Amino acid sequence: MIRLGSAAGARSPRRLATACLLLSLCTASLKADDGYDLWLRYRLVTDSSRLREYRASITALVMRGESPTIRVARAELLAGFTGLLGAEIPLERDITRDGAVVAGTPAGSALISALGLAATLGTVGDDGFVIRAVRIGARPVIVIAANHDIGVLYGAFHLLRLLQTHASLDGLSVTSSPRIQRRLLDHWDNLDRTVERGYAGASLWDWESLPRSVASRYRDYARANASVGINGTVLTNVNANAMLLTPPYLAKVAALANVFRPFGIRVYLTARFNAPMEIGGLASADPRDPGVRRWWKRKSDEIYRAVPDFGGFVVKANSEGQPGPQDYGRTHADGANMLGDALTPHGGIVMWRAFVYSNEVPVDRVKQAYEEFVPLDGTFRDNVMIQVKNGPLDFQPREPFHPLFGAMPRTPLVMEFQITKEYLGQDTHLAFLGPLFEEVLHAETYAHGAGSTVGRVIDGSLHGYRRTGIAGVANIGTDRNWTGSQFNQANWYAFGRLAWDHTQRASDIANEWVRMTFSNDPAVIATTVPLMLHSREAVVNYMTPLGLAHQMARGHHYGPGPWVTGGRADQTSVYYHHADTLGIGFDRTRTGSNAAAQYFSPLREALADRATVPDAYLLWFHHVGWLERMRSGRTLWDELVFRQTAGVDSVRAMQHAWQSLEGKIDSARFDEVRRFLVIQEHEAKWWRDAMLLYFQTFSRLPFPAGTEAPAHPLSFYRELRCPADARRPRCELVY
Ligand code: GCV
Repeated sequence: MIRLGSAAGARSPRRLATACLLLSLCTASLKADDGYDLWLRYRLVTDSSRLREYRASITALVMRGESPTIRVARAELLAGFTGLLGAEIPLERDITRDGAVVAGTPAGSALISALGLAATLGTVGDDGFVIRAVRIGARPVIVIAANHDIGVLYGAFHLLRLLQTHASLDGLSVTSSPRIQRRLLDHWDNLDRTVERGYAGASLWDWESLPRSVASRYRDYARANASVGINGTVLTNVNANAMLLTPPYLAKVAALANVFRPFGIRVYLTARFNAPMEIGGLASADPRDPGVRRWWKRKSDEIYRAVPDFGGFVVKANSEGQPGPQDYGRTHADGANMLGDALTPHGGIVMWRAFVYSNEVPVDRVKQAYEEFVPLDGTFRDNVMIQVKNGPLDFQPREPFHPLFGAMPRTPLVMEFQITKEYLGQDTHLAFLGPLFEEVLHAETYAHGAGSTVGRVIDGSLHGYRRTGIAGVANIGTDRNWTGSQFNQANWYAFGRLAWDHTQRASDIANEWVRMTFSNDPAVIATTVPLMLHSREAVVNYMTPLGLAHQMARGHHYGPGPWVTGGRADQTSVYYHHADTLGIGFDRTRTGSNAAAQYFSPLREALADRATVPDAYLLWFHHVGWLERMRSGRTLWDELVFRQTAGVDSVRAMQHAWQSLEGKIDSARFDEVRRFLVIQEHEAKWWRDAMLLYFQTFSRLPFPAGTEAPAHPLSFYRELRCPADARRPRCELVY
């Protein structure tokens, strides 16, 4: 705990060392940069005029209170100021000099309550904050004020972000509150510490040693999340294990919840629908069975005894083999409402996933969730939310937004993004997902005419949802850099920032992330930000351009496999590309599955019309002849070759750009990125060559003159066998 003290002696090296030790924050600066510190590095401000400004504006911290959250916020500010300003900033009881930072709530600080901020604070809700440069008496100070301690913590991180990004403090005036209430990470972590679709090592949760041993990394995890406003974590895989709900595991969950609580992070769990049978000894899991209902109620009571602020359940039911209410002839609403009823007395919620599709249902897979859930709109309990993936298929490099957004006005929908890059090159490929998130959140649904963006559906403003939520499937593991690559950290960061305010631009988020993570050097920013912003489009181009989707090899979802067939039809590549000698693409207009009709007018007409559908979604909605002309003037075949080649070329340009930063970024991180870009370039070419050679067997057209020739014949790619490790299935032979 940091105690209030006088300014005298505050700058002594011993105190500085003690503060660093206590906070475990400063030690990292002594080590090589391995990425562990994420965007919270707090290195000395390198711009000398800014440094002078900051040193004059921030001379002391006045912050009272001993709640766990206030202590965390105070420690963060002190550590941040110390690192960024290169001088220890004293903690004082009162304002004794110009340039104090005064932080707290009106209830906890007489100074704050006397400031007349009540009206502004009235607009920022439970989590929001106000930061202002004001005068108290004659002294200029910076105030961080909030209604609750957690808002003070968020405000503290915001002020530190301003310093980290070298923003001016002149006339400082920030009022900020999240647009979405529940901002969650979903971990697909299993109890054996494997992570489904995880590419950053093992699960962070060391179930074996919990609850006796509580690793310090859990605290670092919570701190990083709080720094971007994430306020909930679903600890376990949606392909759930009922053992999680047994007493020994609940004790472990409680230990984690205790660590996360000061950072404003609630724990949620995945509920296996047939848990009453698997661990409760019941003969059924029928949601209408009174015994089953009683079991869930008692289980919920038990969970709340262990974790009083437990957030609720996430459920994957009747999807990809998971048990669910339909096993008993019941609906998703029956199942979700039973769990909702069990949680109601405690204020918990259910996030019931809409990711359902069945091989038995003979309709286009991308239509199924809509058909299943729209008729249930208005039948869910007040504490049930439906969690919907950003697109109707499955986290592809690009999909149109899910047509459920806007189509369930009486049921709050939770957005589910995938931060872990299952389909976008996993750990190695550099793909900044900010533009993907932005593209979806800013998309027009037209549910209530223009301005009805997906963001406004999930923030509740369009339909007046009382509850709102957004979830990102985490990309975090035990790797030292947390996310498998330095740049994957940016996707965690961008998710959190957009969860707080979905109207932000990916470009601004990339800019602040680069400044905080790598450097404020203009050359680094000017090179890295555009590289990030183009990176996702590069992946779309070399993997699945023009609205193609689901063309990866079976199982690992890493390399190309447009030839994949057999097994469940709707999990094969051929189901999605529909290539034949005439053309390629899935007809989702009236003459095909008519999935376009699930969107609102005028979008549905625009998508269904070959003349108006955007190129980005062309083959998602249309089967197009190989020789049809594109907007570019090229034939479809030539356009496909052009785009996939452009994807490879973009990666080469990224390599070139990164190389120019040698010496401007610490060598360890520079080199890791450089090496990964080499892999990415090889694999982009692997994707391009395999896809084009395969589709050429249908188009029977030559590559346009001057096209780089594929490195191997198609047979080579088809026979390529990846190493057994499905988590890193790189096919070395390709190189
Ligand atoms: C957790 C895709 C992934 C699965 C995942 C599933 C889901 O199918 O490949 O690993 O399972 O989505 O979101 O439930």
